[in-house]
Amino acid sequence: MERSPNFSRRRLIATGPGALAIVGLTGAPRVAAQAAAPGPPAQAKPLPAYVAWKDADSLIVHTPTTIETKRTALGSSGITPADRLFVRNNLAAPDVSIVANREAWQVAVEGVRQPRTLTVAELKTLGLETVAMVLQCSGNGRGYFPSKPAGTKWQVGAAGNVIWSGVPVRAVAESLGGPSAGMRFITSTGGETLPAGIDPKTVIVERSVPISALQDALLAWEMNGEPVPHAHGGPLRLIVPGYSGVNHIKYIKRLAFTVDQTDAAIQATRYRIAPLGTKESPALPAVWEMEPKSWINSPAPEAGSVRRGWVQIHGVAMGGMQAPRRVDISLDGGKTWREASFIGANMGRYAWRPFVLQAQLQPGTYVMASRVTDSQGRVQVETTEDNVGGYLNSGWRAHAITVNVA
Ligand SMILES: Nc1nc2c(c(=O)[nH]1)N[C@H]1C(S)=C(S)[C@@H](COP(=O)(O)O)O[C@H]1N2
Ligand SMILES: [Mo]
Repeated sequence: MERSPNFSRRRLIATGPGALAIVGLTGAPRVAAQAAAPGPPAQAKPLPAYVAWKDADSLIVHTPTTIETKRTALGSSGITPADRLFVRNNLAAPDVSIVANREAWQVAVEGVRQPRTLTVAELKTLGLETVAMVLQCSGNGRGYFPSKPAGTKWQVGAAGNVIWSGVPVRAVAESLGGPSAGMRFITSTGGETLPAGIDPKTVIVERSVPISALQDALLAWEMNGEPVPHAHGGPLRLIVPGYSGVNHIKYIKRLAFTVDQTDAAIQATRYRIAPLGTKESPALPAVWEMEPKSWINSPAPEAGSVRRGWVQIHGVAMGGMQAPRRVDISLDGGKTWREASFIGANMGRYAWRPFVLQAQLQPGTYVMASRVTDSQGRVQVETTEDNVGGYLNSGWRAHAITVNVA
C-alpha cells in the first residue's frame, strides 16, 4: 500500500448517540463530537441472514434491503464477484427454499400466440446465450445529487459488472408463436409473496420495458459461472442489457407481452424522471436505458491521502447501450484532460471496462474526474439534472473525487 499507513488504518466509528470517534492504530478513541457513551464501539451494520455468505468487508449495509459495494472493493479486473455485488430489494426476498429445485421453477409466458407456463428445465432446451452487463441500480449516485432526494444515498457501488447466461427471450417468444399482434412492451413480475392487507399494485415488483428490448433480453439462470444466487434473483431472472437495475426482474414468475405498461406503482409513479418540484407520473420518462458513465475507484477518497510519486489512477467506464470507446481523466476538476488506457478484455457493449492513467503526482490537492465516450461518440454528461427520485446520476462533475497527495 502506498497510502499513509497512519491515516488508512483509522476508522470512523459511531460510538453512541451523536458521537463520532476516530480510532488510530494504537491509541484510545479520540472523541470528535460530544463525549461518547461508555461501552464497546458500535460496529458497521451486520449483513442480514439472506446474504450472510457475502464478503462483509467489501460492503456497506445501508438497510437490510439496500447493500452497496465499497468503492475500494470494485477491483480492477472487470468482473464483480457475487460475494461483493450490491443487493437491492423493494420487498422482502422470497424464501430461500425457491432455489431448492431450480429446474422446476415456473414462469408464465403471456401475450404470445400460444401462452404457456414453462419450467427452467424446459427453458434450457430453447436456446443459450451469455452477456456481460453492468447491473446498476437506477439510484446509483443518488448521494451526489444536490437536492438530497429521499432514498438510499448510494455513491458508486450500487453497480457491478456481471456475466449472465440463459435463454434469449426472443427464442422463448418464437417457440410460443411470437408476440401477439400489437404488443408494445415486455412486462415482468417478481416472485415475491406480497404483504397482506395492502393494495398489490402499490408494492408488486412488476416492470415494463419497450418490446425493442426483446433483441438482447435473457431469462438467466447463471451468473458469473454459478447458478444465479437467490439474493440476485435465482432460480430465474430477467436481464435487459443496457437498462438500469429495477428492470431486471428477480425470481421472475411471469413474462407478458403487453399493449400498455403495467399500472403497478413501481412503473407508473416511481422510477420516473421528474424535474424537481413536480410529481413522478406515467407521463414522464421511465427509468430504462443507462447512459455513458465512469468513475475513479482508486485512489479512493475514503482511503485517505496518497504518497507522492507514481500513482495508478483507475476506475470503470461503461457506455450503457453502447461500448465505451475512450476515457479521459482530469486532475484539475475538468480544466484539462488526458486519455486513459483500457485494461483487460473487451466484454462487449453492455459491460464496463476498467481503465488506468499513470500519473506522477507532487504533493497537493487534486480534483480527479473521469469522462467516458461511447462507440457512437456520445460523451458522459458533465451534470445530470437533479430529479425527484434521484435517478440515473451519470454526471462526471458530481462523481469527481478530491485526493490529497502528501
Ligand atoms: N423481483 C424483484 N426484482 C428486482 C427487485 C426487487 O425488489 N424484486 N429490485 C430491482 C432493483 S431496484 C435493482 S437495483 C436490482 C438489484 O439487483 P441485485 O439485488 O441482484 O443487485 O434488482 C431489481 N429487480
Ligand atoms: Mo434499483
